[in-house]
Amino acid sequence: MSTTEQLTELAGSQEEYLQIHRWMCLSKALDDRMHSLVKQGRAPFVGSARGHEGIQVCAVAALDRARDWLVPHYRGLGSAVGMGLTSREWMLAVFAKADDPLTAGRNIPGGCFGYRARHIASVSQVVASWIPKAAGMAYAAKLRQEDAVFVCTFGDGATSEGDFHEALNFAAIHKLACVFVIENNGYAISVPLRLQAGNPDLYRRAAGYGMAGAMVDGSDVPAAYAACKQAVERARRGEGPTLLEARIRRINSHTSEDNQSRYRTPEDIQEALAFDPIPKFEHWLQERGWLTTEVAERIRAEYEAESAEAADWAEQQPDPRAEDTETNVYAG
Ligand SMILES: Cc1ncc(C[n+]2csc(CCOP(=O)(O)OP(=O)(O)O)c2C)c(N)n1
Repeated sequence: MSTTEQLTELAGSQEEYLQIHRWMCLSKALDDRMHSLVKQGRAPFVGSARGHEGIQVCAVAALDRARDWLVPHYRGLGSAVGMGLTSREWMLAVFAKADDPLTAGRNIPGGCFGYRARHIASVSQVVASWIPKAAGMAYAAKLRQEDAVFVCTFGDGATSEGDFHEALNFAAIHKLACVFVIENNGYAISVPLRLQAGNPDLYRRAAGYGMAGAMVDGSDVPAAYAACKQAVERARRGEGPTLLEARIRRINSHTSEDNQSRYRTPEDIQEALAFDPIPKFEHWLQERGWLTTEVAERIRAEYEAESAEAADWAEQQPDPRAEDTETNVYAG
């Protein structure tokens, strides 16, 4: 496993790390606001990305947003923010408003979304079904001789699906410009990894497909960024796909409909907090003199206010019209 200590050379500049930090903080602020909205009965649902922010942001920070694409899983708020999604755009989706750019008000928040303008391809709620789509998009780009890279993110549970196998095999055969990122939080809802995989080193499956494989501590942002950059550069050079396993911890329940205390021990839940990538990364930035406690606090407050404002604003926007119910759902 790569760790910050083993990094002899940093993968990015001070500016890049500070941008990554900002995106992580914005993702957390939106996530926290959604939990409040659900408790207040104003929003229906949240599938939290808490604990995932480091790897999610790093995976897309390594991209060129003008030509590359993200094919994320439903828990991909941090990745979407890194692709340029704004607080107001996200909240339009949370409240399923007419102008929601992600689903036009047609899906649960974060459940299933796409946003062509931000190069985010349509996610599906059907676990792993978006992985072959990423391979298909990369194949199309190859045929068109475009040099776009496609980052596809998914959970450990998704690796048990046939779609995972078919997509990786196809991507390896055609040396596609894909980076497959497993956000391994150790659970598929309540099913722990030991009941999901005979070999817990999921990245080792890469060898079976004939592609590069790597594992990284996803709570270690500098290590995660280095691993993501390496994989993106490999894909850009035409050297084929990478399977990157990021070991992380899920801080919250699977969704707001779930209660993780029914199947996780208090120690396990408590321990997950020690792997929260945000304080860990802030400590690293502070050690380098790139961030102070005051500035970190100011960024937190700024994004808390922005998320609250975006929610209040979005709630007031028009609902979709009943007569538009079938628009973009059925062919005319
Ligand atoms: C094909 C399919 N089977 C089952 C489900 C129900 N389901 C939704 S999320 C989920 C867990 C997926 O876990 P994982 O891939 O590890 O991602 P995580 O939610 O932990 O990020 C399951 C089983 C589904 N949506 N699709």
